Amino acid sequence: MKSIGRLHDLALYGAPPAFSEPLHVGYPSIGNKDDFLRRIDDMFERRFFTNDGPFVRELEQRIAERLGVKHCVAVANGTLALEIAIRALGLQGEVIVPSYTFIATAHALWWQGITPVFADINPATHNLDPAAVRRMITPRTTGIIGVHLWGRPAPVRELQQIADEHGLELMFDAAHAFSCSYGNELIGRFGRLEVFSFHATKIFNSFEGGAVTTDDDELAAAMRLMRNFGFSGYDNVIYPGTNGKLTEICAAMGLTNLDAVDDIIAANRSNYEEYRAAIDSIPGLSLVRFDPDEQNNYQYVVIEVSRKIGLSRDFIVNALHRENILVRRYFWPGCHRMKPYRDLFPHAGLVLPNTKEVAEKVIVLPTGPSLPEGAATAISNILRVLLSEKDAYEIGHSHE
Ligand code: T4K
Repeated sequence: MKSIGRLHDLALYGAPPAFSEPLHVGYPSIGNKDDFLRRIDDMFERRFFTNDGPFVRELEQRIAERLGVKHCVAVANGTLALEIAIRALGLQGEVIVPSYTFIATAHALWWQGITPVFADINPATHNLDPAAVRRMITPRTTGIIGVHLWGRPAPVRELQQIADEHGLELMFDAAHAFSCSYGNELIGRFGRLEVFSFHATKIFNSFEGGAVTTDDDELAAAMRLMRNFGFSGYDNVIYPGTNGKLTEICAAMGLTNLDAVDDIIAANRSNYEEYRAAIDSIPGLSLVRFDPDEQNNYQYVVIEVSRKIGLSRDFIVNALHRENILVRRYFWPGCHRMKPYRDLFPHAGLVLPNTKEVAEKVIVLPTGPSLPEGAATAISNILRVLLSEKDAYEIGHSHE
């Protein structure tokens, strides 16, 4: 990594990139590799590779204990976990979701013939705005899916109140929220159920994987059947089902990362604090904050670029990419502006002004335990140079 002092030191001006290797937003954590390999040896010894194997059971038990929830049903990935959860709740017709989320939240509904109805977010929290949710309820609405975006809890209490008033099911997409809390209680027990992703890019990963957590015995039993084609013992199918089984090799990775997850969170927190110290003094940028009274996993370092600075968010993204800093524009442009949903609801944007505004100003920065020492400060300094010498650009040219 080289130190950047002036605009002409940037790759934008023909200098070599600031980082010789790309820095990713979702660079996976791997825990202790030797422990993982020992588990793989055990797995080969047992010749038990999938279908409710010992590693899957151990992982489910440890996650349930950690989150203080009765059941953890491990699934092959977070998207299938959402699909199974939605089916277990019997959702149909219309379900209210944010548009400002990863596309899987909407796809998990539409894939099953359920219409995702997009409600706007609160621009201060990036999470569903309860008043907007109320406005989207129709006689066809059967449920609400809140998303704990960036691990910041959705407005659980307010959404539960709406669900209770209207007889709707409430579930949460907790893909970002492993080890995060709401009201000082770990996320995993809110609504009827909550869904996690253990994708490679997540703070806690099992290569691919996911889980549904719930205190409801019947729901848990139904989801266990559904993830294995509905089989109840040999030759006996009692439920429609799919293949949502988590493999043993993925569970072995999950167990290995679970041993390390608190260290991973601590490393991410330290990166976050390093970014904060530098970014707080850059006019025009603001770092998304986490409630000091709640737990967060610091997986996502999110900044908002003020419209007033005269440089577009996308210009900044491209400039950082040239420096090998592979920031992301999550979750631009919002699900409702992605083709499948734009075709369905061409006018959805009329009721989603906050979604549009937030989606157009967010940049997610690289973090994770393998972020090189000092990289958070160096990245912030590049941002500082870009913004402070912005007058050196032709503003018209810079709006890409
Ligand atoms: N709900 C929400 C709110 C979600 O955010 C997600 C997933 C889901 C549901 C669904 O859960 P899963 O079915 O995925 O379990 C990524 C992930 O694919 C996705 O899991 C995640 N959210 C989403 C926020 O981000 P992409 O398209 O950005 O991923 P990708 O493959 O481009 O990876 C991001 C960066 O990480 C790349 O720059 C490269 C780096 N990377 C990635 C992988 C996979 C690595 O360095 N190594 C790797 O192995 O969607």
